[in-house]
Amino acid sequence: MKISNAEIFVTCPGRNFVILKIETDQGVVGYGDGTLNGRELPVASYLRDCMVPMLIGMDPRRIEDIWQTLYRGAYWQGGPVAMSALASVDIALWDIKGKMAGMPIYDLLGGRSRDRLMLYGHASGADIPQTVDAVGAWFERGYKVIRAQTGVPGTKTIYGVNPAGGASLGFVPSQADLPIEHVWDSEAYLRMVPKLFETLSSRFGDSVQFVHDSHHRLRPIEAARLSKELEQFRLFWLEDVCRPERADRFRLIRNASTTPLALGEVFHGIQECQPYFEENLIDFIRIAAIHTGGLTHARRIIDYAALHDVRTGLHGPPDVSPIGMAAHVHLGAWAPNFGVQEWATMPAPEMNDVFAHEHVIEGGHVTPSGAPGLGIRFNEDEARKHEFKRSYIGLNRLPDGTAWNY
Ligand code: EZ4
Ligand code: CO
Repeated sequence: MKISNAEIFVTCPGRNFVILKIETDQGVVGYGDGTLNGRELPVASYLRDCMVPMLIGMDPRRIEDIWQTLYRGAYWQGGPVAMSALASVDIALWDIKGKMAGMPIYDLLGGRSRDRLMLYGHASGADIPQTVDAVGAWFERGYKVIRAQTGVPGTKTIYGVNPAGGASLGFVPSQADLPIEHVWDSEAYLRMVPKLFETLSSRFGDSVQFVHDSHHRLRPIEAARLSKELEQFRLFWLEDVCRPERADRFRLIRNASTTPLALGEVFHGIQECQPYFEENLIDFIRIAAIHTGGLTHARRIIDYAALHDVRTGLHGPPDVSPIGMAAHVHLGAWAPNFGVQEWATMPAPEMNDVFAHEHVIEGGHVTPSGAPGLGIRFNEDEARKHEFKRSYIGLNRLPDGTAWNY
């Protein structure tokens, strides 16, 4: 059996996605997702110029060998662009294997550990009352974990909150054809967030738990203060308090409180997880299979996490396509150390023309489909109708104009 062709789709049904199709000489095809938000074309070029020429003629059944060959064979191992490209190849190969076996991927991984996966949704508002409304709407739908982000007085726009104001049930990406600049003021933010969770706790009591994302903006001492002040509200997790390059900085935060910490959405490999697992610095691992070399490597990270009592909280923002989300559904169905699955798929109507999900989302859970492979259908003709649009993630500046982490 041989790989006979591979085709790269860069499609924009509401936002950009990089989808790889792998064809075989036996007619079975598979799809993978390698979307790297704001850096989609470099992934497409990496696939086209470096990986696809090597893939043609390879035996698609040998997923592990193909993975190692593309990873080690680059000499320049790793990096977000290459690991996203590799992810799209790997996910497509698992899709093919599942279709050949007539089994859903979770069965190939070892079978389901649960019937359905708990999800969390995104709530935000320009101020606390609006955020309370948005949280209430998820609560009514049966969600037990809800992400809450709120506007900060004196800061016009902020990550995770609709710049147009008002309550938002969905994630509001800060994207444009040139980067949008925001002002980041740690002190104003640190004064606001405990007030938000004080209000939410008194309103929703013990019936839900909250997630909050600081998006890598705090300094370690600030992060320690925030995690300490939020401890009483028993968050499900506090996410990305600092940039992850220096794990030792997390000891300070860890020692300050028992607020569970989540990290890893910008990781692309197991080595970055290592210090966090070995020193028990985090509670939830936020990797996306589409940025960490696909199912093959994500499974390795999840097993390693389990050794350290770290649960999964795989990344599910709008920039993970339904193909990537399907990979997460299979990992989550199997993983003994599953925690929760974020679900913030792009709400654009064109999405449903391009991707058809066979997984059922209802009442704050997703029930995996038993369809062979990923359980997703990709409409190539519809995808071709939606051309790539240049799009950047936002930029942050401190109040004095200094460039800061977004
Ligand atoms: O900003 O996926 O938890 N979710 C996040 C995301 C990230 C985007 C970046 O591509 O932090 O919204
Ligand atoms: Co995040």
